Amino acid sequence: MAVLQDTSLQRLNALVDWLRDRVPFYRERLPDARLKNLEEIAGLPFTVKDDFRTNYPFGLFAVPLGEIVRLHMSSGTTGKPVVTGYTRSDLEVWADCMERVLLAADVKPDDVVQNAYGYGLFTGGLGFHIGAERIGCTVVPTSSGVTARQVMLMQDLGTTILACTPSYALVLAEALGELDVRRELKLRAGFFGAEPWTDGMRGQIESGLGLEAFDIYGLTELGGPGVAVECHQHDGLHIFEDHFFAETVDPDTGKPVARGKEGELVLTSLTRRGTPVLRYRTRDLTILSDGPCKCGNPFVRMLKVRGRTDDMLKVRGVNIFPSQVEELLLSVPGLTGNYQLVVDRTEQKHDEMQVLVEAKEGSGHDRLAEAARGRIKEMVGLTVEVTVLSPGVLPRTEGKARRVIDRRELDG
Ligand code: DLL
Repeated sequence: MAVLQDTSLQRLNALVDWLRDRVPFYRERLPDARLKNLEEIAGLPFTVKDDFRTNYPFGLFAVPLGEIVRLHMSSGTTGKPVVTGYTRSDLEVWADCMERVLLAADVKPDDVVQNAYGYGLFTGGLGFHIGAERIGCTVVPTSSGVTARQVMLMQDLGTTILACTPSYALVLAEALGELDVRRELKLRAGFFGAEPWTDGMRGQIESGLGLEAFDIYGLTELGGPGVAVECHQHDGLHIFEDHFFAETVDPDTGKPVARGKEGELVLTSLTRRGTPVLRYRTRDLTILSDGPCKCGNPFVRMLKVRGRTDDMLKVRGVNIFPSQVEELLLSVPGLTGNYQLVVDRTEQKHDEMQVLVEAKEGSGHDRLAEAARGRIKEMVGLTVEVTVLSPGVLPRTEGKARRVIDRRELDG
């Protein structure tokens, strides 16, 4: 849209000025000249996760701490956390974006929103909270975990909207199944994100919980959830382009990738003040699609994230993402979305992948294992060992699931 392009360009130039004036890290890197068109952004430097770590905790902040009213962080498995700061106006913008997220499912003030994202340093809990409060919903801040209580509250309070990670949604679905209470519930929509999940998983969540599932995307570096959300078409997530400028680049070369082709998502925050970020390399692989969406929303769509560049497994020369395996497992009737991939190296330096997956109650394990092994061999070209387990054997998660155990890393 031409109007949006003008706004984006204006906002981008204002952001570059803001960063050059206020953040020494950017001052050293940014040119003085203004961008004449949006394509010229490709000439500006990237920001990467390590830049947050090197400048920990406040080096990337663009305002004095006196103007920061909230901090959030992502834990990260190694090193220092990523810290992001919000001014009062940043919180307003975040609330606007999260309101928009919920409006994708026509959420109204009389909805009861059970928020099972973790509250605290993680952005999920408080992000959904401010959006739902902005609409005027009845917010139930359960935070993650304590599954039996979650189910009880869904029943007693008449929860209509659920927010949690997709892997925790499966845990809740399982609990509803065991108690046989799904039909008593009023759930109608749910927002699931913070980790990749496939359309196969969508089927399991929707039937298990009895709701319409929306994918929501965001990351701490860009302020948390509220960067993009699906509409009722469920054919990609609309990026809030008035607040975020999106590009895709080749993960190896950093060169721009054409719309419609898969690349690493690169995001620039256009309206944040506390910790704005320029050309952030998300490491998330997706396709940007600017074809018209049936819903009429002109914002560009990012297709479901396939995985992170650093989640890609290389097994005997074959590149494979956990989400690919997930899709194949869920195409075998009788298998569930509870799975784990264990990669190991034999003494002969031979890589092996074992797929552990749970079956639904009463399914023939040998037949399912054979079917899954065949699908993976056929579609990915990799011979793997598939072990089908009874329901409830694999660890359950309240937040982001750990899908891969790579023992080769442990061996060094
Ligand atoms: O996960 C923010 C969030 C909270 C998003 C609640 C959605 C809902 P981080 O902990 O910083 O922030 O992790 C960000 O999670 O770079 C992706 O790799 C992954 N991720 C987030 N949303 C999705 C999604 C939050 N919908 C990282 N699909 C991102 C796939 C996602 N991956």
